[in-house]
Amino acid sequence: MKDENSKIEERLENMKNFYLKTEKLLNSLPDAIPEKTKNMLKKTVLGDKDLKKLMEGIDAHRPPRIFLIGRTGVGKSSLINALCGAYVAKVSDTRSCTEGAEVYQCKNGDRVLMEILDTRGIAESECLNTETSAEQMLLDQINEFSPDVAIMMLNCAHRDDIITDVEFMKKVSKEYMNINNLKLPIVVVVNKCDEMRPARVKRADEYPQSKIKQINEVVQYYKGIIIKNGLKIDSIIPVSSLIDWQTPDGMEIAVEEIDNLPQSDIDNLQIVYDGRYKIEELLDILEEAIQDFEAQMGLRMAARLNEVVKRIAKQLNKIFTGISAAVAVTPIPTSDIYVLIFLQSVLVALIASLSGRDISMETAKEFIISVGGVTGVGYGLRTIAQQGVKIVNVFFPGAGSAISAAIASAGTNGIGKAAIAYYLDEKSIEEVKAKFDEAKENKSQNN
Ligand SMILES: Nc1nc2c(ncn2[C@@H]2O[C@H](COP(=O)(O)OP(=O)(O)OP(=O)(O)O)[C@@H](O)[C@H]2O)c(=O)[nH]1
Ligand SMILES: [Mg+2]
Repeated sequence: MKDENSKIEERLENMKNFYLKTEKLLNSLPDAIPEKTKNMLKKTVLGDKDLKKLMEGIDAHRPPRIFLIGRTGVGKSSLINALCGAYVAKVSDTRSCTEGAEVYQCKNGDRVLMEILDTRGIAESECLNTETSAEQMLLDQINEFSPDVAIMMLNCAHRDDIITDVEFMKKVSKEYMNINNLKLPIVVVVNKCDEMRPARVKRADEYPQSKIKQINEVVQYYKGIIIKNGLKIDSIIPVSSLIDWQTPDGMEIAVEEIDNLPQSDIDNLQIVYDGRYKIEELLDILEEAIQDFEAQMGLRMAARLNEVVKRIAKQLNKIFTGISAAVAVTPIPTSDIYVLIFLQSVLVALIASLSGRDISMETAKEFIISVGGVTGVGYGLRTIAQQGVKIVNVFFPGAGSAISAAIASAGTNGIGKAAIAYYLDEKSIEEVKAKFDEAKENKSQNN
């Protein structure tokens, strides 16, 4: 596990080092590129706030603090494992806790992934003296914990009475606003979707329409209650956190028994069955909901190596897709295509650096050409003909062309996806090319 942690840091450093070289790359662009264009590129690439933040976040990140509220057995602990893609050990905080609430760190090896305030909700804390004091104690603890995001977990398989907890969340939200002058992001997660009929179908990509329909009905039902009772939430999403685990020597083990295993087995548990549904989407939602960027970065880094680098690569792709669109609408005395190839090459090189490879801009450009993005916009000869651009001019600065923002961003997005498939998923160049062509075909059909 230690090995994996140092690899994550190493690869992210790799990527940052390449980013730090971008200014030099921009300065060494051929003289034929007018100063004005170079400056525009510097401003859009180096001045991009999201990109800057992403790079800064590599050295400055912290485990996100998540306030989890949900009834016993709804799957709170399972959800944390599902989000991290690993069985994460709970390490309880020494701070004294309110009855029915627990603060702990989730660790994988010696890496702290998340900090959790886990509570069964106000509806289940009747063991406390009087309801008002129980509620106030819990509120105080939430305030002290100061969460980055709150997750309210509900059960898809049976419709619980959630009004008490909704009312409580309204108070939490109000106090949070008073104290922090910030809105507490609230995400509602409807778990155990796999248990909807037919319950035997557990693989997310095999859910029949009828199952999805039932799931959506439950989501609408809960959403209706939440809205009617005036709780403002960021999002509501159905998921399944189902994962079956086995020890490295292949022994399948029930979740309830995991804590009895020797530590070395716990650290190296493997996923034997992955029944997760929409967990990737939930991560996207949480990332968007969390406002503190160090915590946002920490959330991205809470997964396994492979998933961490993929999430970062996806974020890079999103940023460069945006930059490409911005560049396309800026009038510049240079071929848009030339500029786009430059941007896409930086993107490809950054993604490659996440895989542990150190590639030159030249190699990145060759990659773009070999997957069929020869035009730098990725939509092949037909589009280029429509754009009225001569292919020969593509590789030379100064060739006149103007590309719409939509085509520029779609092209960059396609190249980013291809680079992820090739460098991170280790698909062959033929497979990547086939996928890229397919995307192109779909696009032209849709048009
Ligand atoms: N089928 C299915 N089972 C799940 C899912 N999530 C959790 N479970 C199971 O539900 C049981 C309870 O899950 P936990 O994660 O321990 O629930 P919890 O909310 O942490 O419970 P407490 O800590 O007691 O409050 C376990 O047996 C899990 O394996 C899911 O999405 N689908
Ligand atoms: Mg639990």
